[in-house]
Amino acid sequence: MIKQIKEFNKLFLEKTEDKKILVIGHFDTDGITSTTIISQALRKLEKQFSTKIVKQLTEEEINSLPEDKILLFIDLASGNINKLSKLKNIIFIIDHHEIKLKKSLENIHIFNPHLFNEKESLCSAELAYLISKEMSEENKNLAHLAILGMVGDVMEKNINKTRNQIIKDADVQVKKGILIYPSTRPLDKALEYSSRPFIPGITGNKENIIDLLKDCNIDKIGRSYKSLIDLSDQEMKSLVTALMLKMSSEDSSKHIGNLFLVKFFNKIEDAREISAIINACSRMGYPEIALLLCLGNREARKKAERIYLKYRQNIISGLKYIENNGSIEGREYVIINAKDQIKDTIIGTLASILSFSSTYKQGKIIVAMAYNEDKIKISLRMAGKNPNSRNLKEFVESIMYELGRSEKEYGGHRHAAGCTISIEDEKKFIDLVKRKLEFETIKV
Ligand SMILES: [Mn+2]
Repeated sequence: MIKQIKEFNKLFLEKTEDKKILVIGHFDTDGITSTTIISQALRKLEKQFSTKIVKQLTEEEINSLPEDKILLFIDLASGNINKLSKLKNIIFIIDHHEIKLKKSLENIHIFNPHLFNEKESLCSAELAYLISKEMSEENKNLAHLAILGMVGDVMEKNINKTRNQIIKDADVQVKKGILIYPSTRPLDKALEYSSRPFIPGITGNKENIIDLLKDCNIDKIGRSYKSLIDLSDQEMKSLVTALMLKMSSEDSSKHIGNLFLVKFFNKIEDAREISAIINACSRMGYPEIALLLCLGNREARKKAERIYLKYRQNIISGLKYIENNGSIEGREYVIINAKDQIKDTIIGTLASILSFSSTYKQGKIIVAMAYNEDKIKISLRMAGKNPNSRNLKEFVESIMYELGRSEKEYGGHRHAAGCTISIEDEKKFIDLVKRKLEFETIKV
């Protein structure tokens, strides 16, 4: 990969000489952290640039791009090569999403490990970090942002060689433990509010928590408990053992793993928590606060905390809305049509939470819909975990095909998929979902 990093960097520096650059980043944590990393690197090089964060690279978005700038896409665009190839701009892309490229293109230069059969899977923030480190060794001080992006894209289970180096560069401590957060808050509180994982007998149960902590020989210090990240190895071990007994083996293997402790605003923080705050800001419509937060801006930090709180309240009220406002439920599916009552940017998160909870029976397909102006954002999840279940991406694909949409307006994988349709297709979409799932059930 070193060869590709060097080539990409060289070309980028050459082509951007005395030119204006527009950096366009994806709006999730990985996209925001990558954009921050690249912005900082460009600033050091005294390049003229501006940044833009987008939810999705839609046709409108592509058509509104300035013609006189060099475009640098981060954490997106791999699925839009055809459209981008028609632009006159010189284009650079740093991305880790799947890409199909038949031939190399004159105006587009891509750094995407899929193109050179790289075995290690890395997120965009890590790729952006590798490029920025090639620009200047000083950019090592941005490594912690790559870790935040990596945790945001849930890649922490697999610590490969490159990632391990980035962890070292970032001076991140890796601690094995139970993945509940906020892991920086007193342990009893973190356990009480833990919903992912939901720990039977512990979540929401103050008395049991106190007994559990006593059994683990974890005592209060002064008036409150230590936080998860402050536990000694021995304390962590006994806590993990005790909690494993309370959870299903599947849950415990999923929720016991590495905690990444990063230095952020001069304090040791749980990377998962900071990553969640960045994500929340962006999804609530404040990507610029998320960027400033990554840059270490104190004012932004305060605002971000408030937005994060509001985001969590939004999630809770979204769940309540779904509970109270009926959904269309069939044997194999449940369709939640929130219309404009839930933000399109959190509908996927809500669908995921519902799929982990025991609200719906195992294997049921959750179809959650929310308006975004004249479009509808739809998220599909499978309740529980059913390995023999239908492939959700293929399912969405077949529906989109019948709606006559072949463009990149859907995506996902076996257990989670999503798509965007126009509001006129609302009824048709719902009917298709029902028809397909009901019909196929009868067939079986
Ligand atoms: Mn990503």
